[in-house]
Amino acid sequence: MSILEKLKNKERLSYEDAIKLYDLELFELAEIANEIRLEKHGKKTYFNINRHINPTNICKDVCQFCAYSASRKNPNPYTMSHEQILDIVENSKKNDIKEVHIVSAHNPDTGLEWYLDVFRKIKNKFPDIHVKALTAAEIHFLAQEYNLTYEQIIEKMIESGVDSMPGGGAEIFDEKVRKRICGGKVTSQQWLDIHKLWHKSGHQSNATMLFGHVENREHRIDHMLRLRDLQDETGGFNAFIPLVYQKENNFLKVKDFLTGQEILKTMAISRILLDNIPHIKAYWVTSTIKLALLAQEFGANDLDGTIERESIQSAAGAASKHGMPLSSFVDLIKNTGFDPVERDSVYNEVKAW
Ligand code: V47
Repeated sequence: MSILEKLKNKERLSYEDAIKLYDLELFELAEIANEIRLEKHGKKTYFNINRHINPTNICKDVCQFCAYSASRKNPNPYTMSHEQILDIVENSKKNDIKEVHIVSAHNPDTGLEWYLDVFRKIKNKFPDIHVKALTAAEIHFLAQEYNLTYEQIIEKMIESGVDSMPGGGAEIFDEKVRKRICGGKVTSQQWLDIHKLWHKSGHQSNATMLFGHVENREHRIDHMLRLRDLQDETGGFNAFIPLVYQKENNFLKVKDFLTGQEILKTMAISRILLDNIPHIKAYWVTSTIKLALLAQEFGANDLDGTIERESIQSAAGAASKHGMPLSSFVDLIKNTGFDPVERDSVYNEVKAW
C-alpha cells in the first residue's frame, strides 16, 4: 500500500514510510498536514500571554549549539536573585500574563533551594499564574548534583508549585548526533524517562526537537517516533515544538542551513506522524514570525506566545530578545485568515480574539 493510501485510511506510518514523506512535494505535504490540522483544530491558532524568564546563564554543561551559557561564548555571566525574578513577574502581571516559563542553565553554585524556592515564592504571591519550569535536562542536572532520584526532584517540583514542564533539552535523540552536539548532559533515554515519570505524576509537558544543525532527515524521524511511542504509553505531551537551529555565537560548525521548504516540510511531517500529540507549535522565535505564520498551513496550530523577553535563542541570533506585543501577535494571525485563540498553558481556551 502506498503512503498516500495509508494516510487516506488513517493508518499509522512506519519509520520507512515516514522517511519517504520527505520525497513528497512541499504542497502535497501541506495539503495532508493541513487537512489533519483542520480536522483537529479548524482555523484556530492558539497562543498564550506568557513571560519567559532565564534566571542564570552559568552552566556546568557544554552544549556545542548553545550561545547562552556563560561558560561558552557569552561574556556576561549572571544569576538573578529571587527578588529580581519576583519583580519581573510583578511587572509582567500588568500585561496580563497567565504563565511564566522558567528555564535556567545548569548552575552548580546556587544550591538546590535557589532553583526550587523561587517557584514557591511565585505561587504564594501570584497563585493564578501557571509555572512552567525545569526542563528534563535541568532535572537530570539537579538529581546528579544533589544525589537525588528523578522521582525525588519531581516530588520537590510539585511541592514547590511547578504546574507543567517545558519541552527543552530533547535536542536530537540519535545517540551519535547527541554525543557530538551535547555529550555529557541528559541522555535521550533519561530525557524520555523523566517525562514519563512527570506524566505518571499526573502532570503534562511538551517536547522539542532541535533541528537544522548536523542531523539528517532520518534522525528527525527517529526523534519524532520515539516521542510517539512514549505518548502512546502516557498521553502526557501537549505539544511538539520543532526548534530551528540558530547559528550565531556558538561552537557547532554547520555547513548548510535549512531552507524554508525543509523547515515547512519537517513541520508538516511532524503533524502527520505525531497523530497522538494534539498540538504542533511553530515557535516563531526560531522559525521567524513569517515562517511561523506560514506554518499554520503546514499543520501548526500554535504559535507559543508573547514571551516578553527571551535570552537563549536570541543569544544565538534569533530576533526574540523583546518578545512580541500582544496586538501585533493577534493582528498577524488574523491577517493570515486564522482565528487567534488565547489559551492557558494546558490548552484550555481563555479568549477568542
Ligand atoms: O532545549 C539552545 C534550544 C531550548 C539554541 O515547552 C536553541 O513550550 C535554536 O525548549 N538555536 C530551550 N535553539 C527552549 C525550549 C522551549 C522554547 C519554547 C517553548 C517551549 C515549551 C520550550 O532552546 C533548548 C535548546 O534545544 N536552543 N540553543 C540555538 N542555537
